[in-house]
Amino acid sequence: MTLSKASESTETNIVKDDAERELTDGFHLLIDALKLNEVNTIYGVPGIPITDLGRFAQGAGIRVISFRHEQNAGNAAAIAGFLTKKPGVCLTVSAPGFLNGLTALAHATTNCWPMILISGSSEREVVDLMQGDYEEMDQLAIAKPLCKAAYRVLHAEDIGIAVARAIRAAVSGRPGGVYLDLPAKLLGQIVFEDVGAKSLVKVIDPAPAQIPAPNAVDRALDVLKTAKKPLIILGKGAAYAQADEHVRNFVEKSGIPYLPMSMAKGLLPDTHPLSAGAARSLVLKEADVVVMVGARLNWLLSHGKGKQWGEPHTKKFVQIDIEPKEMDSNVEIAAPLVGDIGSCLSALLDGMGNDWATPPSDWTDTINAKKETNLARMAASLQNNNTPMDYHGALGALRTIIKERPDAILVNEGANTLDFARSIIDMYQPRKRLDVGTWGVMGIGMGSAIAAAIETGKPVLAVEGDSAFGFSGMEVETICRYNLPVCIVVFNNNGIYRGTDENPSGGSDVATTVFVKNSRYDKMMEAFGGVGVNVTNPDELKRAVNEAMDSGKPTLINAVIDPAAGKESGNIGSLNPQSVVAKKRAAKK
Ligand code: ADP
Ligand code: TPW
Ligand code: MG
Repeated sequence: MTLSKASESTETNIVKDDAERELTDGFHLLIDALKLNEVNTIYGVPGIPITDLGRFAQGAGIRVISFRHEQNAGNAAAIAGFLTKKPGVCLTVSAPGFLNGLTALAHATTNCWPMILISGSSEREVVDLMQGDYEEMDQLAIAKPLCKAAYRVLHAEDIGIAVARAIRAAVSGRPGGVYLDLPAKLLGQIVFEDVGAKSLVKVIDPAPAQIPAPNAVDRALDVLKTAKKPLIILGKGAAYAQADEHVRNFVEKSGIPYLPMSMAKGLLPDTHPLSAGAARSLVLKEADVVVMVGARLNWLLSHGKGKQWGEPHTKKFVQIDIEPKEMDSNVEIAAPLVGDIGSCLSALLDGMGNDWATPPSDWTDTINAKKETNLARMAASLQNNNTPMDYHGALGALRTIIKERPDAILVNEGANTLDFARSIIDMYQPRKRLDVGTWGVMGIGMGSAIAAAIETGKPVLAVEGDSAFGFSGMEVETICRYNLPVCIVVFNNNGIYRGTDENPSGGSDVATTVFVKNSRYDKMMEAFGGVGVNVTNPDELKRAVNEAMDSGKPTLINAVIDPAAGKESGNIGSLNPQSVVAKKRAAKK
């Protein structure tokens, strides 16, 4: 007999004959289920009803990282999913904690990263009658539209199957976020230990290989053979897939220039002769066949249309993606290749044989000439040692640091701080650049930095706009508490985009984009026992970062940036809606 079908099971329900049998409960079954499936880290914030769950998990040898806000714990779990190909797990309390974590779950889903948000919830009977329970909320209903799958567990014997479903849903096919709802009562439900143990499920082959259809492979090769100006675009799906050798072999054997999307940088070193990163506009405009590898034709690629793509054109697209619905999402895909990236690239490589003709040299020569011009134009500006710093001077220093420490992980968010760093800092290894992802989220910084340090054991350099940093800045305490090798550089330009805006009304409030002038973010780190440094020129910046990375001590460097150096919205100012009315009114004045 099992005890837990009756939700009010307590030890007093145990019949005499069974008194000798060992017991377990919802708390312990959940931990056993997670451990059985090699979940060895949980990111979260404690509180009713999951405080003991965190304690017990820590006691059972799971690493439980407690954050100061669930959104940061959730962002840590999301990026852990990207880095490891296993679902990152975030644990929160009910309603408010759940909602705080939900933003990150939606972010993970949008970016196709596996994550499981586990939240405690209030009692079903009370929630469903809306009788005002402690932190009452129908969390399952709210989570559903924002993630890939959402499950609720009511019986302790179902915990094993629920965890298995959650893991499989998160990592199979196109990865994404999964919500697991655990009503408080479930955790205390008692089950005989042997019955509980039998209910656990170890997920076998959670993300099975998805082999592309042979005729789809032939079609893709036929399209490729017609190309005079081919281009490969590598996206973060290719980085996620961990098919690094296949990616490299495909690029090198085909001889096709490639463009890495932001988080695909480093799949091959940015200094690779076939990298077209420094000739981006040219290759997008001119290419005749484009091979998309784990990248979507969304806003980040102007939807595959328009001026940037040299329209009107006769470009053909080959697309490799695990999600069939991605094909034709924005433009016609001449050769859809549905499958996992490793299997698809391996099939293409086989089909290419040993006498594959690399692209005509006038195409690669044109690209190389453009690259040289563009890189030469940038080179001088990267060496300036101005005080206060501009973005080029400061990033020129950080570029050298990553070149010398290619296994460090770079976390990056902001507007100008993001856009300049992306184009200036070369990456040399896969999955070393973690940033704002598909949504351009401010606030991923400290969660990403913490998870990167924990999951990889590598040093982390977080390059943060002062606004971006503020979204997760309180986690510097978390970084100090766990003594993580994280060096944060805050690009302090006194505000969002620029620190020079003025209040148009002339009133005493500062402008909406401006912060306290000359703030000292470095003092925040000192408050928790970390190292704080204030730097005003690139030489000082370089010295301070090197010291931090050598010591491995939590460090925050306040890098004073010229408040006038940035542009509105960085590179994407054109996405701001324009007010003709405001312009007309200003002209009249
Ligand atoms: P980027 O922003 O770098 O262009 P996207 O997030 O837009 O990248 O695209 C990633 C794509 O990769 C998604 O369409 C996703 O379905 C796909 N993907 C993720 N993992 C795999 C995989 N293992 N094999 C094939 N495609 C994958
Ligand atoms: C969750 C909107 C995009 S970039 C940015 C904001 C507020 C900050 C830019 O200033 P920062 O960088 O970081 O100081 P810099 O170098 O240009 O000065 N809320 C969320 N996400 C986004 N993207 C925003 C707001 C935004
Ligand atoms: Mg700023």
